[in-house]
Parts: sequence; C-alpha cells; structure tokens
Amino acid sequence: MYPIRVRKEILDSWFWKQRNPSILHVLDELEGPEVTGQDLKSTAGWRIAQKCPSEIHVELMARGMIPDPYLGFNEHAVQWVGNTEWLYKCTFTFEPISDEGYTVMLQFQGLDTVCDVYLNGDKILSVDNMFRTYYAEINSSTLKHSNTLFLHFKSASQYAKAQETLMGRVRAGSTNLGDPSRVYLRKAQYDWRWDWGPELMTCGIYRPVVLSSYSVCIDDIFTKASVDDDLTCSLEVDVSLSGQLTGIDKYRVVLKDSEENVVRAEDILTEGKPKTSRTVVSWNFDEDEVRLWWPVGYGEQNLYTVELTILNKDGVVFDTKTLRIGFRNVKLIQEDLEAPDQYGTGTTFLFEVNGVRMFMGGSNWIPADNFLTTITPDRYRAWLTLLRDGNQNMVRLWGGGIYEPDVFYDTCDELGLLVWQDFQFACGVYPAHDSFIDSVREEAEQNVKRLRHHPAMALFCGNNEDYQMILQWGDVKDFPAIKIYEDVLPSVVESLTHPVIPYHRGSPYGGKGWDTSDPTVGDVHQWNVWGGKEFPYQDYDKLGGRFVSEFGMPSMPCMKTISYWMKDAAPKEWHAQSKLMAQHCRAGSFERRFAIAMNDNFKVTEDLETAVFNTQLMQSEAVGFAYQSWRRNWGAKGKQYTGGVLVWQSNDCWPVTSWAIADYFLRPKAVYFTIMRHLATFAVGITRTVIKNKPNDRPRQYYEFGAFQSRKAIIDIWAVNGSLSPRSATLELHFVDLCSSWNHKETHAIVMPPNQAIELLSITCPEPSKRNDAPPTGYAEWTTSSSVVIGARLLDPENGGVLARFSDWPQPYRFVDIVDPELRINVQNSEDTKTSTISVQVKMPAKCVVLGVAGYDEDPKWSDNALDLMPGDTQIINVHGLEGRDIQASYLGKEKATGVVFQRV
Ligand code: BMA
Repeated sequence: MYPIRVRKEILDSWFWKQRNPSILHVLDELEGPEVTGQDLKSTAGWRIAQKCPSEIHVELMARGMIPDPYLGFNEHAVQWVGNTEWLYKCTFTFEPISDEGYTVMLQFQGLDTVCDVYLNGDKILSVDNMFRTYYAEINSSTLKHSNTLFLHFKSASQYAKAQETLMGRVRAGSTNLGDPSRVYLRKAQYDWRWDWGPELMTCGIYRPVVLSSYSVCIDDIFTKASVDDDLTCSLEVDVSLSGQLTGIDKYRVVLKDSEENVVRAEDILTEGKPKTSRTVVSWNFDEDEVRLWWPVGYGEQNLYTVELTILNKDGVVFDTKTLRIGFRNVKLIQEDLEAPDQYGTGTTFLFEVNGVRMFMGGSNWIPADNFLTTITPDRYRAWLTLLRDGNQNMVRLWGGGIYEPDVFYDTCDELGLLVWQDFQFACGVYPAHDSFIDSVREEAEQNVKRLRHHPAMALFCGNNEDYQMILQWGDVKDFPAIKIYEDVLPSVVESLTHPVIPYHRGSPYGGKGWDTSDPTVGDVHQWNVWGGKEFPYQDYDKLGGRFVSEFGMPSMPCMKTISYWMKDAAPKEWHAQSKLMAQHCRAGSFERRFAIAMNDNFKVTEDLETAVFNTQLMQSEAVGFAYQSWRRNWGAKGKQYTGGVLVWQSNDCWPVTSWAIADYFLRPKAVYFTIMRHLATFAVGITRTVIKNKPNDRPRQYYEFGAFQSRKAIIDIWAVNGSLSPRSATLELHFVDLCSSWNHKETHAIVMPPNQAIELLSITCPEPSKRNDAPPTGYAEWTTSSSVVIGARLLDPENGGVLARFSDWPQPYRFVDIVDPELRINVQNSEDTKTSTISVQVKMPAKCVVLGVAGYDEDPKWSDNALDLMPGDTQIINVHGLEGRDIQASYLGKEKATGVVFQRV
C-alpha cells in the first residue's frame, strides 16, 4: 500500500564551526573535535547550535565569542564574521516508509546564502539565493538509518566582490548604503549596511530544513477566490502533484469557515486518470454562503480554509494540504482625474477593494532585526498589531529586505492590513545575465505562489527606487534589469495569480520617461524635505502626489532605547552630537539635515533628553502635517488626488536614530500617535497662513519677528469622513491666547459626505483684544494671533462625544512663549491594576504631552499619547500594564521627564 506523506523538520542536533582554511578538503572538517567548554579564543571545534534555524552571529553571541553588535561600537568588532567561511553539520535518522517506490526530498526553506550542501559525503546542492527554497531529491538507497548533512557557507561579501570583478562595478545607492557589489548576490541587501542599519553579513540556515518521504505529494494548491463586481464569490482550486499518481482515486476539497463549519465539500474522482495538474473544483457561491474579507475599518476579516486531500480507493490519505484564504477583489485604479489640482490633472493611483475606493494610510516595513532567526511569531504579531492599532491599513515591504515568513502575511490577513510587496531589489543597477534571470524567475515564482492566497496581498512591485536612482544619476548607460521589472516579474505575477494581483514596475514609478518625481502619475517618494532640496516641512502640502509611498523625518529613540546602546558609556557620550550617538545614526548628512529642521523650529539645546524630545516632536509635527495635508486631497470620485500615504519607516532592525515611527524595542515615538489620529475614521485639520507685510521665503505658517511684520493669519479648516455614510457633526473652535486670559469659542453645524475630505471654513484668526506685552513702538500693526493656539473638535451633535480633535499652534515653536499648562493627571486603576483609565486636563494649552513611566520594566501600552491638550477638553486614555507605577509627563517647555541630568562633560 502507498503510504501517507511523512514530513519532518530536521531539528536534530546541529553543530557549527569556523572553516579551517588549512584543511584542504572541506569534508575532512567533518570529523573534527567537538568543543563543549567555553574556549572563547578558538572557533576551531564543532559546537552544538542553540537551535535550528540558526545564524552564525547569533551562535557566536550566545557563546560570548563576539560582543553584541547592537551595543556601543561593537558592530566594527564583528566584521570578520562576514569574511569567514562557516560550516554546519547534523546527523538525522531516516525510516523507510514503504517497500514500494517512493520519493525522498530534502527541502531547504532558507539558506543564507552561498552554500554547498553535502549528504553523507556527496554534494547535493550548490546554492546562492537566500530568497529561494531549494529541493534535493534523494535516492532512498543512499540513505542509512543515520545520515549526515554538512553545509559549507562561503563568505557572501567575498562572493559578491568576485562577481563584481567578473562583471564590472555598477552604481548602487549612495556612500551610506552598502557596497555596490551587493547587486550581484540574491541576499538581503540591507545586510551590506543601509542608512538606518548596521553592516552585518549574516550567514546560516535561517529557515527550516524539511525531510519528506512520499509516494504522492501535493506540490501546490492554487486557490482562485474571486469576487465579481456585483460581489458574487466563486472559488476554483487547482492542484499540482508529483510522485506516483496511479493509485490516486479521488481528490477531496473542503471549504470551512473560521469556526470550522463546512461551507462546501466535494469528492472528485480521478476515474483512473490522475494528472499532475488539474482544476479540482469550480464553485459559485450563493449570496451569503461566504462572506467577504475587508481591510481594517471597512468590515470583518472573514477567513476560510481550503483543505485538499488525495486519497486512494480505500480512503487512505496520500497527502493533504490546507491554505487559509479570503474572498476579496483588489484593484489598482489608475484613471484620469476630472479636474486639475495644484499639480495638474494626470491619473489616480488608488486601491479599490470589493468595489470600495479606500484611502491607504500606512508605513514602510524593513526587516525587524538583522538576525532574522531571532524574530519570533509573537514579535511579528506585536509589530503588526501596533500598526493596525495606529489606524494603518497598508504596509509596504520594502525591496532591500526579505520576503517575510508566512506568519507575517497570516497576521496581516487577520488584522486586515493590506500588503504592498516589493520584489527584493533596491537602489541599484542590477544585472540581467541568464543565470541571474533564471534564479530571479525561480525566486519570484516561488514567492508569488507562496503569497498569492493571502487576501491581504494588494500589490507586487518590481523594485525600490531603481528607476529613480538611474534617472537621478543621469550617467548610467545600461539598465539591464529592465528585463526583470518589465518582463520577468510582471509575467510571473500575471500567470500565477488569479484574480491577478496588481503589479507596479517600481516604487516610485510614473510620469513620462519615467519621471519618478511626477506628482500627477504613479507613486512618488518625497525626499525633498529630509534630503534633496531640504524644503521646510511646512511645505509638505505642496509636495504631494497621487500616492506618496515614501517620505519621512527621523528622530532619536527614547532615552531607554538610547541607554541600551550607551551601556557603560562615559558621561561625555550622553550628548546628541557624541561619537556613540553618531554610531547609531546612519542617515546621510544627518548632522546638517537635523540642524536645518531643528534650528528652523526649536531652541538649540545642550541636553540630550531635551534633544530627544525635540527631535521626536519635530518628526511628529512634520510627518503629521504631511499625513493631514495629503489625506485632505482625497476628494469625491474624480477628485481622489492622493490615494495613499506610507511613511518611511514602520520599524527598526536595531537600536538607532532613524525615520522609524516606533523603535527596535517597539516603543512608539510621538509621531506614531500623531499618525494614528490623522488616520482615524474622522479627522479634522487646520492650516494657518500668516500674512506678512512684505514677500519673503519663510514658511507660510511662520510668524515673523525679523525684517518683516506679520499682519494677520488666515486659518483653513477641513475634515475627513473615512466612513461610508454621511455624518453630521458640530465643529467647535476654541482660540486660546498663551499671553493673556483671552479666549474665544464658536461652533458650526456641518455635514461630512462619506469617504472623502471636505473643506469647512476659511477665516481670519480672531485676535486677543488686549495683550499683556503690547508690541514695542513701531510694531503697532503686529498681529496678536502669534500667541493664539487654535483647537478644533468635531462633536457628535447627539451626545457631544468627541469624534476628532486637532490643535494648531503658532509657529515656529522656538518663538512660542510657553506657559505652565497646569497639567493634571488622574489615574483610575482597575482592581487588578492591569488596566487603568487616565484623564488628562490642562488650564492652558499644552503641546505634545508624552506620558511614560520610569525604569526599565515593560512599558505600559497607551491607547493614545503625545497629546495636544486644550483647556476644557479632558482627554481619556486607557493604559494597559501600568501596574501602579507613577506616570511621568514631558511636553514642549518641560521636555525632561526623568529629572535625571545627562550632562556633557
Ligand atoms: C528610501 C528607501 C531607503 C532609504 C530611505 C531613507 O529611499 O527606499 O532606501 O533607507 O529612503 O533614506
């Protein structure tokens, strides 16, 4: 009788060692001594691995043989690891499953990267693509009860350099990204160093090794879950098999909902003609038989499982496979706009899911660690939940990282986060010789097949910034990889997905002659505030596009995270411009760029904690202004000028100063909460345009106190209704003077049409009738609105509940005379002190009130934070895990929460 497929992950004891180049034949290393003690100086012997999957740096760290490269300057002390060859070995047992013919297959789901694999002394694979799964079919007669796998990893950096010598040096990125030879090797490009990450050339078995024995194997199931324009659903299931098909009697397909209820089940007889590939079922569903999957905010994330089983005539199972799917229809709509906006007309770039056009708000994901084997499923879930809780509905997986493991996409399906997946090419002139194309095609096919059933999958994208960089450099004659982006990848996506998942050539891409900065077509990466032309961030509203898939502002992480890399550092390093702070900041020209953005807006400070607060506030203000300005462009159909905004970047891969909105330890920065508020279902926004007595080149939002006089300010107020029904509300405006007791309140009844932004008011900012500090002689016409904070709230007309709030402060902040807000925080703990309700109120306006706790115990989770507070508007925050600890607060004007002084010596 043919047996059921046996599949086991090889978790038996793995050993590792450094290759000894004086031993000529690598296989002679196999019998070397095992080292059990802590001989820290020698890497000669075999040491038992902590676990498998395994990476060499992680093993070396666990043994104390290298220091933690995330601390201090240690990155530089571990560079030798990437220039070294490494060996792994493992002995595994094998049990024959039948007397009759069957196949034995070894599957390597992720080898990083250049590796020869030997089984019982014979070379079975020679591989060089980290993004592919490699298969080795084993002749079962060569297997014994006990078998040895032996893996020889070569140095990836040296391999890439050798390829470069053969094929020529190309342009790739800038000096603060890794060595250009990286383009020749299919290995995560950020390993070579990026402008937010260290240079750590990882090496090892980073994903499982699986041994399978079978007579028949389901190689693949292709689930074509379709949703028509009238929202009727259907499912076609294709299967591909390998092995000995003759004994197959039937295919059984079962569709279940998430509660395990069977929706449909069918046995399909082969009638003696089993085929290696065929469609097994084609089901059309009645209304309500299955429910749609929706992105977060638009409905439930209904998921189903498709279970396919292959049986013989006695009902014995050969193989079975289950995939979780969802019914949804996703389209990328690029159609003519009805009327021009500030950029012209052009075409939309927006996503439509199940017939609903949706504004995308999200962020750009990089790998969450340089050591991929250390990212647990729980950490993936925590990260993605953080994004979802931050009102994000899309995450873009950037092209210089990896195709993430299944758990990432499974979690996105569950949370309703749409996925924009770049193919793994970033910022370089990639080659296109035959063997490279073959490997890339295989990589693309495998990953598209692995990801296509996820309802969260919204877009495949050819690369990150390869078109843009070539355009910018202007001197690159040859762009061979165009074959990859315009031929290989689109045809893989087109032929292997159904309904076809949209494909976009590159990010950014659009415009004539691939003018990747054309704001009227395709997507744009807006790097002209941080970088490029270094415009003030107050100009973001003029720097949008049809879809802004990247833009960002960096900030320092919080003091707790800085303390991690500062471990044992001398007091003099606790300064924003110290050597250790520079070691943990990789952004090009960060000194000059920070200086511009910070000096424009904030008072210069010597104190590190104050500088941390100020950079986070700067990032929060800049990015927040961009989100709100660009969401304001989401108009009615025909006027959906901006279809989405994805900030650079969601996360960090080590503790660092970067564009991340939450740091390596998942500690959200102020900007995280600001984005959350701007992406809420209902949002309200204000811009202030200060009218000056003479034209000048300062930001429109600035009050002038130099050669010009500010006469008055015009305020524009708008709102966004992200729900699919119209909504009535009361717009309440509260003007509060920071210099006197003057204040003014007014309300307006409004109606917000569904799924769009609406302009509400354009008025002159009222001015305090009397100020304590009358302008000096000659300044009689000086506007007094320069000390007025404007609070706007959208209130539910029925019950007065707050639907949205925003406050606009006079700018620049360095000129604002802050007054003590008389902050009052009231904590009500639940009985077990796990959850607490906090009410926060002020007597005078407060900017960016950051609540926190002292010490290094686990951070509490705040439902909101980095609050702008107005008098008379108590804000309620839910906190999880406060556990009785005291709350500390910092805000503009009192930037130090801890009271601890880190002084420059
Ligand atoms: C974008 C990204 C990354 C980079 C980031 C910040 O262009 O695609 O390459 O890390 O900018 O410079």
